[in-house]
Amino acid sequence: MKTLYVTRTAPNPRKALILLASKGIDVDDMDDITVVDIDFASNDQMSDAFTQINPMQTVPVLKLDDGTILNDSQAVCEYLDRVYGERSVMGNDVVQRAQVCSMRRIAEFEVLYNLMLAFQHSHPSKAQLVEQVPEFVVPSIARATKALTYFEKSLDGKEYLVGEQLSFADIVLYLGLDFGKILKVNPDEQGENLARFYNMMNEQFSIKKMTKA
Ligand SMILES: N[C@@H](CCC(=O)N[C@@H](CS)C(=O)NCC(=O)O)C(=O)O
Repeated sequence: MKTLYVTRTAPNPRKALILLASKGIDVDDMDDITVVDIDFASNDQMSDAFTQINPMQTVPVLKLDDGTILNDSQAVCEYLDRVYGERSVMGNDVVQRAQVCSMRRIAEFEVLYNLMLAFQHSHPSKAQLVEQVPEFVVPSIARATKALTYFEKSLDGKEYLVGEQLSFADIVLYLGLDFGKILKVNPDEQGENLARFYNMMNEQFSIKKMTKA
């Protein structure tokens, strides 16, 4: 049995949950994966037991049957993409895979990462995690919103960032837009293509939609 450690409200573990959902797979209904919920409110990620599994104290983590630990969202998602479902969300051919990779990295490092930094430097719950520098918050948000103008143009006349189907780049961009709401970056106000894209993704993959009944 494999074990997937997640926090269902946090962007990096949500990548894995949405990737599976986009392939029609309910993570709570898999024969060979047990899900363990890590509760940030109780600081489960800092417990001795979890630190033994992932010394980085972050989620997601996938523990394979032979004990191999994958402790990064990209690694977990690459694994899940290859092992489960019919169609890869990493791209259908060599060129598409490269395009998904570049879009995904821009969404990750320019949008999601900057917003996560802004959150970590401003939210009281993260004071233990980082030495908070409040001056960091506004420029980080500005950097993220500047990158969103690139995605607004990229989505002109298109439903998805790469090709005709949902890819991992879309998942990461959606998570960046969704996370931005915590920092008062309204996904409906970053351009009409992004608003349409966000609402289409949110309809399927919002935290509420994916919460167990
Ligand atoms: N590089 C890692 C980063 C993972 C990460 O930062 N996860 C956040 C949740 S989105 C986390 O676990 N944070 C722990 C904390 O805030 O204490 C990955 O992509 O898996």
